[in-house]
Amino acid sequence: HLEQRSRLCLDSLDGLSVGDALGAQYFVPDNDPAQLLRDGVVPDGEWQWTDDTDMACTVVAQLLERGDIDQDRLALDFAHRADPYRGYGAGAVQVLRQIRDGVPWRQATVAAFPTGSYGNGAAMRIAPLGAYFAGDLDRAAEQAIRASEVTHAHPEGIAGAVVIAVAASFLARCRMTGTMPASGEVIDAVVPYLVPGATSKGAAVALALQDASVEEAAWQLGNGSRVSAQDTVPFCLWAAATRLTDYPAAIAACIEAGGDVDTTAAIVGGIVAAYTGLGERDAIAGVPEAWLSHREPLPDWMPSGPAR
Ligand code: 8NA
Ligand code: MG
Ligand code: MG
Ligand code: MG
Repeated sequence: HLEQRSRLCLDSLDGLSVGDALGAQYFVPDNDPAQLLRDGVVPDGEWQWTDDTDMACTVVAQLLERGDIDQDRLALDFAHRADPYRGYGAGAVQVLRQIRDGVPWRQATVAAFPTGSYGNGAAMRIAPLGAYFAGDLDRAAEQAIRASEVTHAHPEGIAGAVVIAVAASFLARCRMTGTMPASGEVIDAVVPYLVPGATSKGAAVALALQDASVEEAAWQLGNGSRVSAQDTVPFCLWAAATRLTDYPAAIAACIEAGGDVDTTAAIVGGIVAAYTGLGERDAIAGVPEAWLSHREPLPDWMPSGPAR
């Protein structure tokens, strides 16, 4: 299954990076989200990806190369590859600078915030890892924790990454087995991995919001405007679970919600693409080829992986 899992992981990365790059377009005042929502019109030109994709590429490259997370190497790779102009969080910039300067990651992660970061940065990069461990939810959760700890020491930051990785892992299994997932099943898959705390509590609330409008869900769950896991992950779980077979609709929900749009669209795009893949098949709308061609190419150090 290794080749198949690698392909699912790369599909999820395409979903994540297209979501990130398209979402980031809506921080440019000229681009009107209403136009996408009303007419399906996306912005012109090249869509540059941000820190979300930068870090996700490092996670994916390591998985494809060695099959699991080596924390010391991941910390160093994050630190050395990070392009500071990609819109990193303020705490993340400090942590990565210290690691680059030789401070051990366990120390660096509590330098910026004494309790560690509860930013959404561990969750924003993790969906492809879940897809790589397709169907092995325990392993996805365990490896997500390892991939998060090197930058996010706060339990909320880690809890957010676990929820997202498990959702992607569950959907990647559905894709492999040709099973059509139901919205509620994704959330059920995540429930055993919830821990005490606001992020998990929000994810449980997402359970009850199946039929809500985007506006109502964002109001109840947050839209990432605080850039924390607590304020980001519950909405992302809801948006992905309610739009599992329709990548463009899932991204549109993030853009409609506003807030930290590059990151909500990266997370939701990474989860949903683990199931839909690219293009259209049967009743499933995956990452549109046209959107993929707008996305700035991924870094040239990325392994290309098995052929699709
Ligand atoms: P981070 O670790 O810097 O966390 C993000 C922010 O959350 C911090 O800068 C703080 O403001 C706040 N925060 C986190 N932990 C604590 C704490 N313990 N005490 C007080 N405040 C805290 O970076 P990250 O990698 O988690 O962040 C990812 C986000 O940053 C993504 O949205 C990414 O796209 C990027 N980003 C987003 C925006 C935006 O406003 N939408 C702007 C710049 C960067
Ligand atoms: Mg970003
Ligand atoms: Mg992580
Ligand atoms: Mg962001």
